[in-house]
Amino acid sequence: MNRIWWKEAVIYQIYPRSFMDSNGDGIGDIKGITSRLDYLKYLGVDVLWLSPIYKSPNDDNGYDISDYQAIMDEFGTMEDFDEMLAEAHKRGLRVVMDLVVNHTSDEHKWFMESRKSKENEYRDYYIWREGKDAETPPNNWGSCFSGSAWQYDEQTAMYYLHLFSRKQPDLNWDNPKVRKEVFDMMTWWCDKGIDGFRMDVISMISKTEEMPDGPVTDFYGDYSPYCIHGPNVHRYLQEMNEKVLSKYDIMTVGETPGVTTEQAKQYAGEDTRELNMVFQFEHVDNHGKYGKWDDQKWQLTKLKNILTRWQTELYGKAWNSLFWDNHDQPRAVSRFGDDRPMYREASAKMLATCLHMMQGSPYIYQGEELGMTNYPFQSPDEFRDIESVNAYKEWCLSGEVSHEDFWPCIIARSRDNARTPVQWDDSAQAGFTTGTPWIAVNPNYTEINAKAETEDPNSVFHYYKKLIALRKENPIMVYGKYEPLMEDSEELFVYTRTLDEKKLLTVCNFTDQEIDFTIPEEFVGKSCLIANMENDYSKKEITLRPYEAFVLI
Ligand code: TEU
Ligand code: CA
Repeated sequence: MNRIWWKEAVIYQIYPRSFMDSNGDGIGDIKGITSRLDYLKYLGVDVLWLSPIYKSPNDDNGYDISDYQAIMDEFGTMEDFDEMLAEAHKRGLRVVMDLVVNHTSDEHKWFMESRKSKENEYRDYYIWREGKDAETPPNNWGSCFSGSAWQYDEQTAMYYLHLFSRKQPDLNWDNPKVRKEVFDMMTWWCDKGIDGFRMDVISMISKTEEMPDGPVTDFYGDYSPYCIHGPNVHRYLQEMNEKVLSKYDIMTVGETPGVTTEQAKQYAGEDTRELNMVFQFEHVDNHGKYGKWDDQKWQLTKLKNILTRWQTELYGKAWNSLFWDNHDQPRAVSRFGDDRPMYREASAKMLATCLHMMQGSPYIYQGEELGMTNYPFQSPDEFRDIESVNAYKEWCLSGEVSHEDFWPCIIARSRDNARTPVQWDDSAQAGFTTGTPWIAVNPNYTEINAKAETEDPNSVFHYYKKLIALRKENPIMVYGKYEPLMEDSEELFVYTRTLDEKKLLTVCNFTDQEIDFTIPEEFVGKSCLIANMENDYSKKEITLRPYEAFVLI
């Protein structure tokens, strides 16, 4: 067992815009983060991952960067950042930056130059093509945020590629100058003392040269066969590793939409010299008739099947990252648990148990440790996210589907669910700001907030705190081998972990029903490591209450 810090770490994701506002302008900022470091230290996490804080016109809340070496005006200054980094380090907290280099903002100086003329020295920093004819883009690929993935640019009468918004032109990674710029910029941040990178859509940086039409899935062609895990992606990551990553003691996690376990073994293999781990999305991609917009829950056997496959196939070969939600996903408790008041706390704790006992580095998305829920959207005017705003237009305002049919689906999956402000206390605006927040606070903040939960030893917060502490004392949680039990059960998620002579059993009831359970022989009489309810686990036959979860060792 080769101990590695980022395998043992618990990572906490901060979405700065919604974390804590220090100056009353309604927008979270870096000083706000600094002011809450003690809270994060108290929770016990090891690493903070910050969603982008760089200069940006905020078409996609900072995922459209106009200067990689400057801080977004609304978030503060580089001095504020340096102070935050120093304060975090003082507390033993590491800081991981979001690295968004599949694309830049169209307001980045490289792109402003690039679009000027075909001869410009930055022209090949981006992906320019002639249209099929005057009105038709080079191919049928659709942008992730609706519409074509190509934008016509009058100045040179050519199209540029943008897999996301038209204000996020894709960089041309085949150009060695682009790679050098990116690697130099990464080195600059590493030299500043940051502790790692979360790499945005890093599986999409390499595109096939020919750029053929893609399969038509809904309104537009799908680019994924030609842009995901493209021909040179591993070569570029190995180059990045050699030139930058290998020189520092940092952690890296690749956001890799469309990744399979086979590919993950290459991206995050123990000896492939690319990344430490990847985010896979299979367990959050239960798409329905309107693509990602869907309000159905997973069938438990399917969910287990996916997670078990990742657990077993990566074992000893590559490292997993574990998450139920992030800034692009609905709230975990609303999606995988049960956010009705009588079940919210129990199901939030159950989900935490299920995730933190698996193998991999667990990620906690801000507010998840409080059991924050989805937002009760009443009208499309409440959306702030470009993806939800555009999707509502594309699907509903176009007349393709009725509001009635589409509404439950979009509010179940809107990224804005995760982006409402962190609920700090029960004062106005949940203590997030003294001004008007950029996005509405969830009205349930009077009950669900950090102040109430830190004071209540039985809260979701204290349960997370306990899970995080247990990880420090039980290497089996990090290094133990996973084995599923009761794979056909539609009610219970049950698995064991084994390390040397030690063995641990995790049992999670994913339903709002009472379920009878027989403790496997080898665990009868073992002690309870953690449980979200009181029960007599020394008995062989027990009845689990709704969303009950426990771990025996
Ligand atoms: O997300 C990329 C991604 O593949 C998706 O999860 C996507 O955002 C979306 O949810 C599609 O339905 C990353 C960032 O996490 C996201 O916030 C950015 O908007 C996107 O890249 C572009 O930078
Ligand atoms: Ca602010």
